[in-house]
Amino acid sequence: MAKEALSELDIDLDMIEHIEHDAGLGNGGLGRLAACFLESMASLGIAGHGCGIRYKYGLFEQKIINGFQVELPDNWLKNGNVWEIRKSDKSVVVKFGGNIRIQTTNGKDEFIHENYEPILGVPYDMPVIGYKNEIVNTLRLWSAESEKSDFDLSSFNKGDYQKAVEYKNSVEAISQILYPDDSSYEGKILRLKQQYFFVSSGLQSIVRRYKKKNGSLENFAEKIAVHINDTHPALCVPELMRILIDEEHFGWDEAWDITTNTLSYTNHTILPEALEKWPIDLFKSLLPRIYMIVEEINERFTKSLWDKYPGNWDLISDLAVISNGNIKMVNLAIVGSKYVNGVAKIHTEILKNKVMNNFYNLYPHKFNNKTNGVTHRRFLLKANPKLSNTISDAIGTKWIEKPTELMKLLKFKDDQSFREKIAIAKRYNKSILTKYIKDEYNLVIDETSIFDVHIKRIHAYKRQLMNVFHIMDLYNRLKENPNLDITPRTFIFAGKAAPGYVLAKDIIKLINTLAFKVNNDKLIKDKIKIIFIENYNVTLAEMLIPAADISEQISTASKEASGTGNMKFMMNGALTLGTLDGANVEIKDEVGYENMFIFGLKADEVIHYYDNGGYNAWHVYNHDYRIKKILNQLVDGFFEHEPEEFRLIYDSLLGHNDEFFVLKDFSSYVDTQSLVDEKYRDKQRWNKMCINNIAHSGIFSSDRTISEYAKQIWEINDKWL
Ligand code: 8GP
Repeated sequence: MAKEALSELDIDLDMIEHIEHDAGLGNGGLGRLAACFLESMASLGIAGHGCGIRYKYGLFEQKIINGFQVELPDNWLKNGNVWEIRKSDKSVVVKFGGNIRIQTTNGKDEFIHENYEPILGVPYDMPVIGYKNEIVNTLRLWSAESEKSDFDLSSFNKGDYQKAVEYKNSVEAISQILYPDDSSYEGKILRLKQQYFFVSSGLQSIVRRYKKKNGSLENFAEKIAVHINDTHPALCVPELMRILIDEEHFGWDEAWDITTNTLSYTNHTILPEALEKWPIDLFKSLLPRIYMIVEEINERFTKSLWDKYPGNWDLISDLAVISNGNIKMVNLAIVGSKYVNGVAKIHTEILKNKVMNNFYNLYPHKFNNKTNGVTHRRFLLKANPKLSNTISDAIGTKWIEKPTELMKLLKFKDDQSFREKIAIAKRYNKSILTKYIKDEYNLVIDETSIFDVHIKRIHAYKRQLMNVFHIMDLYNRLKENPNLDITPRTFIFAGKAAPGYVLAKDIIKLINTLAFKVNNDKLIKDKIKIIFIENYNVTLAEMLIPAADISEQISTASKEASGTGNMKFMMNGALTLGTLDGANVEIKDEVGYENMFIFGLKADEVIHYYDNGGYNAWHVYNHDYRIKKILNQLVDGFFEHEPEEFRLIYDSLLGHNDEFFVLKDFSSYVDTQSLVDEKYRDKQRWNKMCINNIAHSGIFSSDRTISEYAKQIWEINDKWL
């Protein structure tokens, strides 16, 4: 309808869509998962709302200049945001700093927060629209503002004008910028301020609305579920306690009962460098009342541990919320939550049996798994209209609301004409990408080649390096024998590196340097091409994923909690080339080994090496001539200029014993890549594999994930129905 109305005005809706900026309010999988969850909640008719920060600058824009990543600010609000509504009347005050005065009246302690710095949290609401069901939920993003208006600032004391402006800037800094690292902990005070700011704003608004609707907080925990999405909002635990005790005058036990029946926590990574902890001194001076509550939680908790495990100091200190001068946010989240979950089967098992084993022994009933999912309505229906129409022509449109209906496609897996239609859709999507690459990068790629796609954040554990080494090996072989019979391939990379992550930035530079060399080498007869597409974001993903033949999911087993790109590719008929890590395991359970390409060390083998040693990267270097050649090429002037440019990469593998087993898995990766090459030659069989993948992808819709959260964690049946 909108399309028709606009066309009468000579306006093309698609063009408007292209002008609109992505809201880059997250770093990678964790943030995108939340967006998929919001879409599914609205489409399933669940009253679920998102809460976050309205960053003025989202994730940086990436430019590639001379092969290097350069970061530019993402000023996404520059031309306004038509989807948001500012709700100043719903603002809240968040208190930082100051001191707590305890006043005892009638034997009851009251905690008075004095001399604090008040920050105004102003909500901006964005609609989250369900699919054809007339349901609109809300994503509420909080913006930090000074309590004083611009007018007050400039007039209350002329002499202090500059100070006043500085003050205003320091307040607004809270919602100024998204920290751009997706996998390590940022110990900056501004980050803690951001966390408390949005947690406090969100909870205050939830409690206020509940009271307005119900008159009191009666049945709060039965009607409300608050989800702690990774540890960043773990302050929900003490903040809800603060609101209940200080503002609503509940006693500790009652408040604790409500809190621990309202909150649940999802863990999204086992990388130790991502587990947040805050030094007591810093925490205490920024959040004095919250610190008192955390201390009390810790005291009560460790006392109960002492009763259970008398004398076991190591265990108690591991489980304690506060130890060695730090507040451990994971521990706080687990202690204060009703349920704790991981995001794929293998990840949850690792949490239970290793990372959180002591907590699992203490609270086995809290732990459960919720395998991630993605919204098929964005990543299939919208992103890939050609394939969606082919699917709907075959099985009708029910799959849009009930994605497991995609199974009906299995009926057609041996149907020649359907296989051809699937192949036509893929070719069409590949031609769109081919044109984009020609237009944007002036690179001609072979539309009929295998599109081998590796797109995600750049990180050592995701092993973009292993992909690069395979290409280098292929190139070395082609140089030796230009007539080598290989299926032409286009290697496509995209992804951002955290600005401070030097190794990841070097990997980007290596990809681009290799691309320049290979793409311009006439001798290899255009059999391989490499392209790094800059500024990976959701809009680009929507073009790249439908065009992929191979989905690279090659993380070191045990490290990728789930992955969600793997699911998006599968839905679009790309075949997974991956390790048995994260949700790849469940993809394998769905489609079987015969419909994907699995290789490499298993998670238990990796963990065994970490625990017991026994891996020696030099050994691989000395025994695999391909590896020796590739690694030497990194530092011997093979890339002509700057022979030392890739020394850090070389050292990470040989000097630091290859933490992510790139060299160890290389050989099995190369063998599996050869298998891909061979299998692609039999188009009929390949298309059948694609159909198998699409048909089995329904279970990876976030509709399934959200239904599980709703029933088993938020207990929505009891609460809402
Ligand atoms: C990511 C995981 O790395 C990814 O495997 C998973 O699919 C995704 O979350 C959604 O569950 N985790 C993070 O991005 C993450 O944990 N980030 C915080 C450490 C900052």
